[in-house]
Amino acid sequence: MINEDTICAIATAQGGAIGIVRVSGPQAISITDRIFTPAGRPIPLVQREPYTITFGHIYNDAGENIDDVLVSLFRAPHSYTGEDCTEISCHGSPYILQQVMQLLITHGCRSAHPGEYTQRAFLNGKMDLSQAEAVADLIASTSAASHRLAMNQMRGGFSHELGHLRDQLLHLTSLIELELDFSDHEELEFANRTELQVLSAKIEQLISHLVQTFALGNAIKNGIPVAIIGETNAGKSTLLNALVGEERAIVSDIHGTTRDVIEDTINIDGILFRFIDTAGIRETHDAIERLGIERTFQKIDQAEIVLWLMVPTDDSDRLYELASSILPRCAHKQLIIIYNKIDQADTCPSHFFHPSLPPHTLHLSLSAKYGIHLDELRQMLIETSHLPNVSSNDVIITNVRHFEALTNALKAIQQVQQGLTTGLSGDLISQDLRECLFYLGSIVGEVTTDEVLGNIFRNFCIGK
Ligand SMILES: Nc1nc2c(ncn2[C@@H]2O[C@H](COP(=O)(O)OP(=O)(O)OP(=O)(O)O)[C@@H](O)[C@H]2O)c(=O)[nH]1
Ligand SMILES: [Mg+2]
Repeated sequence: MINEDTICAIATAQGGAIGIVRVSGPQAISITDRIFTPAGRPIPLVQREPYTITFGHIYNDAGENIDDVLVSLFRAPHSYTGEDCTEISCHGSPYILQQVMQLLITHGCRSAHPGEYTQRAFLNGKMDLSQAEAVADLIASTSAASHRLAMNQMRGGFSHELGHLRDQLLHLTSLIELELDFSDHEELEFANRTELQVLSAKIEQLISHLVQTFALGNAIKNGIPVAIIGETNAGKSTLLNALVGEERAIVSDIHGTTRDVIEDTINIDGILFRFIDTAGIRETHDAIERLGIERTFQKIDQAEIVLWLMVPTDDSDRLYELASSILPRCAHKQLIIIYNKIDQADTCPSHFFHPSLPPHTLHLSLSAKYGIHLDELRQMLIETSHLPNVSSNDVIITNVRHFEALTNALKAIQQVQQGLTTGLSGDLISQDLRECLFYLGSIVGEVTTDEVLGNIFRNFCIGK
């Protein structure tokens, strides 16, 4: 893949002491030469050794010195993108960086699209698609676990696992297709069906295991979803704000203040939690509030931990009734019942009881507003989050695109298994196998479309 364009972008965030402008493409070095004058011997960059750093000055077209900079030099194919590249380290002033960008563009560069460097690295075969995606995850990682997963994926751990799967699938396909090629020779038997069944069951197990890791991967990458629910005015938004340490949600003593879902993530002791403040549940004729309450129930379904807030003024009959719609949804979740506003309670509230309470339900009294017993809540969250320690060798799916592809691959291999059991003809089984291979191939980018690539790289930052 040859890119005609030479691209440039500011690769660093605003506000730092140093700012880096990245240039990549066939003319990266010669265009940099046009705006850069080395401080020492007047040897242009094109004649210099790659993988060196040269100190010098950037002059604008009027001969004015814009900055004193360091230029790092990389030559194709041994660079991040696989193309000729330079990186100009300037002082971090937004003015300087813009001037350098402007000069590069005047001299023939084009401003890079988000993720275009990594996209070029993929198109030039420096990494496969799942590794390219891991680059974005690595930049966005907010905890030790998400960092470890992204690092492993970027280094090819997942690609290796997929390659292994693919080899087994190809083996199975070849056994079945060989049989097809020689189907006129009835006396020949290539592989008995039981053998094929064992092989496909093994593949199904591997894919199914990968699919199952997604719940964990998602929790690590996006935070363990914790829904904060309860009646209106229970103090749900106050609790969200207290946990995340800022005024994320509006708090007021008007019932029905929160109408939509408000989410924020926070790292507690190395574990990422995604707190979801929801609309308070009550009977209402307000159509919008009702939609909000519907969402509350959806969020309970999506959560792993549910914090149900109750306050001393709650009507116990109503709570009991509410429990019959909430508890069936919490059967496989960690439910923590929180008795809020203990600063207003004369006595310690007695534990709420209902026959359908999940057996591991926890209870805690606190005050969200005055920060009483919040540390106990944090401790409870950490203890109930049950995140296994992930090591850097674990292959865990964190990406929705991969999850979808693997789910489709799983369906295809299950069709294969069914076909083998019911004695379906070889050519139909082989079609399902090809489909399974297609989905696995789509993860690493063996088969891909511009649309898919566009969707992936659009979410990258500029300069990566
Ligand atoms: N005394 C006391 N008041 C509290 C406490 N927590 C919240 N409040 C008050 O209770 C009122 C309602 O708080 P919110 O956080 O808006 O309640 P909510 O559950 O989000 O309410 P909706 O969004 O309407 O469902 C506000 O006036 C808060 O200041 C607490 O621990 N003690
Ligand atoms: Mg609220």
